[in-house]
Amino acid sequence: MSLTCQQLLDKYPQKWKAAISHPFLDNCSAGTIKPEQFNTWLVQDYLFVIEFTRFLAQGLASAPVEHFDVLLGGLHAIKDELQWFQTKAKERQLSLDVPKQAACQAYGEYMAGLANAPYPVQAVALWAIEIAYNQAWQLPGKMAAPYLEFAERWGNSQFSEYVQLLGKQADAALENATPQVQQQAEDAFLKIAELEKDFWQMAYKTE
Ligand code: MP5
Repeated sequence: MSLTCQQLLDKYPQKWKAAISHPFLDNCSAGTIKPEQFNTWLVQDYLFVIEFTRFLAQGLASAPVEHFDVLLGGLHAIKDELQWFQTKAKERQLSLDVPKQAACQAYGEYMAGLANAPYPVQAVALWAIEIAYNQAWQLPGKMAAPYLEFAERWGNSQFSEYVQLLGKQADAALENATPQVQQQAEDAFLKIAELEKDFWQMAYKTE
């Protein structure tokens, strides 16, 4: 039997928990996050999403045609998301023209490197990146304003359905994958768990 996305979540509960739970999210939920911490995350996540857009486009280029519909839906949504980040930054008078912090840089480089990976690895990585935010923003429970809007962006039911479809596509891709490629997909999942954990922590450091 081939590897599935659900098996990855079940096999590494601790590592996954560290990817999707962090004081940053709890402090947003309690309304006690420091504005500079939240703003650091916001600006760096915008820079992340730029690199993620490229990653998604590369994934589309590697995907079988029956996966296009879901991936094109994702690319369409990214257009709105990039504009939304720009609006949020403007509201908070934040410059988006800043250097990437180390955790953001590392994440971007990792995604760029996946362009050369077999499609099943890219499909699992895409699912892992999206389910990480889908779960992370829902876990602390209902968030206080102004963070509610952020929690709803990644926690809403439409986004959850998109994540489920990505999981199905990744599972389908894994079905035809060699054991070596399945191992690469598992490694990508673990690497993304690590990169997500570091990304939350980044908000607490000033570089
Ligand atoms: C996502 C994100 C979700 N925005 N930032 C990180 C660090 N991980 C995952 O991606 P998207 O494109 O916002 O749905």
